[in-house]
Amino acid sequence: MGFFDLFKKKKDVEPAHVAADQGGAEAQAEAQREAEREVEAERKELEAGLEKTKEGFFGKLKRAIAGRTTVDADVLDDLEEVLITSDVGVDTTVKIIQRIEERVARDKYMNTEELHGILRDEIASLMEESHRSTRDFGIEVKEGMPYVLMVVGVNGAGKTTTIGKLAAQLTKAGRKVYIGAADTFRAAAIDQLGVWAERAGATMVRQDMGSDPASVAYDTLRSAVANGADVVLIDTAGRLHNKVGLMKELTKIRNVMSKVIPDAPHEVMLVLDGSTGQNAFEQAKQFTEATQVTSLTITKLDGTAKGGVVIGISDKFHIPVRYIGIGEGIDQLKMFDRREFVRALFGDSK
Ligand SMILES: Nc1nc2c(ncn2[C@@H]2O[C@H](COP(=O)(O)OP(=O)(O)OP(=O)(O)O)[C@@H](O)[C@H]2O)c(=O)[nH]1
Ligand SMILES: [Mg+2]
Repeated sequence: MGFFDLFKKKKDVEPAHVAADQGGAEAQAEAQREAEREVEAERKELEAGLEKTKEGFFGKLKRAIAGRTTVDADVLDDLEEVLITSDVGVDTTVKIIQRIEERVARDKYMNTEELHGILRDEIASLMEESHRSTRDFGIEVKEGMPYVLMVVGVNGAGKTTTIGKLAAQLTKAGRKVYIGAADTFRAAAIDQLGVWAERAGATMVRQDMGSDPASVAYDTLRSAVANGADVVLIDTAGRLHNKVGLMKELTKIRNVMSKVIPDAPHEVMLVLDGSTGQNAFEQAKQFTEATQVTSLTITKLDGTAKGGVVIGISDKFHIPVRYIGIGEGIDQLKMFDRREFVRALFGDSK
C-alpha cells in the first residue's frame, strides 16, 4: 500500500454525523485514528532514514551562521557552500541562493533565524511535484495487461533489492507479480533475485547464466501475459564488459519486450545509489543520455549524509523520483513524496 493511500483513507472517512448509527461513527473514528497512526509511523521511519543527511546539513548550517544575526552576502556565501557540500549540486544550489537573494532584497532585513524556514520553503517549491501516487505503490495496473517496469542502473546501485522490495509491496496489495532475471551476467545475481522473489511471493522467470537477457525478458512477458500477471519487474545487469555494450543491451531488452506488449516497457526506472553523492548525478546523466529513463529511485539514503542529491537530481533531470530506499529491509522502500521529504529534513512549515 502506498504512502498516499493512507492520506486517502483519512480523507475518505465521512464526518460522524453522516454515519447511520453511533457504532458506525465509532468504527470510522477508530479507522481514522489508525490511519493517522500509520501516517505518523511512516513519517518517523522517513525521519530516521534521513537523519544523517539532516544532521550533516544542519550541523554545517549552524556552524556557518554562528554569531551572525542578519542574512547578508557573507551568510549567503556560506550557505552556498553548505548546499554544495551537502550534494545538492551546483546548478540547484545557485537557483536556491538566487531565490533567497531575491527575498532578502525584498524584505531588506532578514534574521538568520528565519533562514531555516525560508530555505525549507524555497527547496519545497523548487522540487518538482512528486509523481501523483495512487494505488498499488504508484503503479497503474490495468486489467488484462501487465504493467511492465524495467529497472536499470550501475552495479551495486540497489536494483535487485529495489525489485524485491517493490514485489513484496505489490503482492501484499494483492497483485500478481512476475520478475524477469535479465541480469544473466553473474550467476549470483539470479540466485539473489530468486531469494527476493520467494520472500515476496512473486514468480521469477529465469534462464541460465550467460544466456541472452533479451530472451529472458521476452519469456517473462510471455509467461506473465499467459498467466494473467498484473505487474512485471525486469532486473538488468549493472555491468557488462563495457558501457557501450550495456547500453546496447538495455535497448535490445526494451525492443524485444514491445513484441509481446506493444507499449512495454511502461516504465524504465533508473536506480541510483544516493550515498555516492556527485557520482549519482554523473550516472543519471549517462543513463538518461543513452536510454529513455522515465523514473528514478534513489537508494541507501539511510547510511549517508548525502541525501541532498535527491533535491539536486529531481531539480536537474526533471524525471520524477518515484521511490527512495532508506534501509535494506523489505519495507524500507518508500514512495517518494516531495512534501514529506522536505518535512523530514526541515520540519513542519509554520
Ligand atoms: N542501507 C541500504 N542498503 C541498500 C539499500 N538498497 C540496496 N542496498 C544494499 O546495496 C547492496 C547492493 O544492492 P543490489 O540490489 O544487489 O544492487 P544491484 O544494483 O542489483 O547490483 P548488481 O546486480 O551488481 O548490478 C546490497 O547489499 C543491498 O542490501 C538501501 O536503501 N539502504
Ligand atoms: Mg542486481
